[in-house]
Amino acid sequence: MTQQLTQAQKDFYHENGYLTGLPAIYSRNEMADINRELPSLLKLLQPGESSKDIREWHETSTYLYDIVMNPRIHDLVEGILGPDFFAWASSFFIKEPHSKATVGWHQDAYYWPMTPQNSVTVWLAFDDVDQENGAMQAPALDRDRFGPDAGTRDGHVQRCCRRVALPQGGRGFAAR
Ligand SMILES: O=C(O)CCC(=O)C(=O)O
Repeated sequence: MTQQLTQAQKDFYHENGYLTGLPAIYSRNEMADINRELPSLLKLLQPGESSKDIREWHETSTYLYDIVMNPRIHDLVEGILGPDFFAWASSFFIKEPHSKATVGWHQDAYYWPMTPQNSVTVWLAFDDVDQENGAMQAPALDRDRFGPDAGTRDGHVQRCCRRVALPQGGRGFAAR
């Protein structure tokens, strides 16, 4: 058993819909190895596809399977979901330099085909993430409000906003 969530971390997650400040899953050296392998994965994309099309590849790629099934991640997830859970999805948010692309406010579970909406997204930083290179932002969410614009109210961002800066190899949990 590796590190588990404290009660205070669980409470924060349930109150705010996200959690940061968790210890790194991978060391810098391990992340360097992981990043060295990433181009081989990207080469499997077909013409016209982008990294957004890498979805659920952990089912066929041992490279991604080993990351998704890392017990250090699972021990933390267990603190939110309990011992009986299933890793069914994986994807990348690769933010290219100078890209104008944005990710709209959303709450993940709205998009997942499951009832009840009892899920957690684990966000693993392949690079150091900060304000300069497109860190995710987390508004304070209404706990039970799900939808494509869950972070907004009447078009305005709710109680705004914490930028989720993470060191390489670190990760946060995004909203249910
Ligand atoms: O990295 C981002 O800006 C958004 C990430 C996200 O939406 C997610 O992990 O579900």
